[in-house]
Amino acid sequence: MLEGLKKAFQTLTERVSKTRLSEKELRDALEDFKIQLVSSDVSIETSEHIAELLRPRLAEVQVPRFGGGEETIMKVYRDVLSEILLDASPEKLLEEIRLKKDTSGEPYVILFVGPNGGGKTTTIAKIAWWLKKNRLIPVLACADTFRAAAIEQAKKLAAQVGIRAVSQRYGADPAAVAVDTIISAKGGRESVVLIDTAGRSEAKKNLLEEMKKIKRTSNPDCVILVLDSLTGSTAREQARIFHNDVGVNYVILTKMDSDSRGGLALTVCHEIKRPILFIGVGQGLDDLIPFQKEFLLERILA
Ligand SMILES: Nc1nc2c(ncn2[C@@H]2O[C@H](COP(=O)(O)OP(=O)(O)OP(=O)(O)O)[C@@H](O)[C@H]2O)c(=O)[nH]1
Ligand SMILES: [Mg+2]
Repeated sequence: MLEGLKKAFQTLTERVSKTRLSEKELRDALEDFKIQLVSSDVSIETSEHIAELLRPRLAEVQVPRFGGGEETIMKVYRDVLSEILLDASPEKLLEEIRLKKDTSGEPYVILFVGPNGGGKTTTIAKIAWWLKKNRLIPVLACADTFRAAAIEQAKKLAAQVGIRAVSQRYGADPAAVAVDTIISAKGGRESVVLIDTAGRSEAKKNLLEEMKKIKRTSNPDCVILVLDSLTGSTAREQARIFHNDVGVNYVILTKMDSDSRGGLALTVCHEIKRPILFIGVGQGLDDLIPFQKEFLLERILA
């Protein structure tokens, strides 16, 4: 995982730490660096942005005559990547949920959106499990009434976690399922409504319209975009569309345990300016970890 990004920074270090480069040589080194970033799923815009942030700072690094400026260079990388990456505190989310329930008696509503197969339903089960471990009781709204077997999948996961799932028949209005679930949770013990939705692809404009309707009617406290970290440039396009059309508060990147090149984390933070809340690292309920900048920094700059 993240080998490509690591290699890109290593190669750049080898070039800039040996001797003092001329302006042209530094530009050339950064051109090659950008190509390596793009091949690790960082978008062209984000790669250019990173290179532009690095250029003046690397030009200022005084490389010792016989090499050995690596530490200063690492600090430059660390500063630049820290400026781009955005993390979020899951603890703060727990506090918001508790506060809403305590002050209004109303459940906190989280709408999950994302492209097909990105890992929404699995991630919702993991989030439900995490909430339960934090003594909050969620309820699942099976608002994917579109994909075959989606309702059974969601109900099975809810049973595994030990929470209630609200569903209607296939083809039912997903917005109605969401609203029904919210109403059924009001005044009860359940403090969080997790809304599962059908996967949207950018090509299916009507499904995006439907998503906007679910958002309008369920009026969520937060929208979480779930993206498959293995899908690189497609995920980037989808992130932009979901962010522009629906509006997103947090991102969760899934499948970081598989052979993820990791560049999507940088791209998403830079291009939609929304923090990554968690990353998915497997198919089990516990395979969800809070995203912290250090997680990537350690692996890329180790
Ligand atoms: N290895 C791994 N697999 C994951 C992770 N998250 C989800 N998956 C798998 O990805 C596949 C798709 O997950 P779903 O949760 O059904 O995805 P979805 O976004 O709900 O899919 P649709 O409802 O069809 O749009 C399943 O086989 C999951 O087990 C993860 O973090 N790591
Ligand atoms: Mg699903």
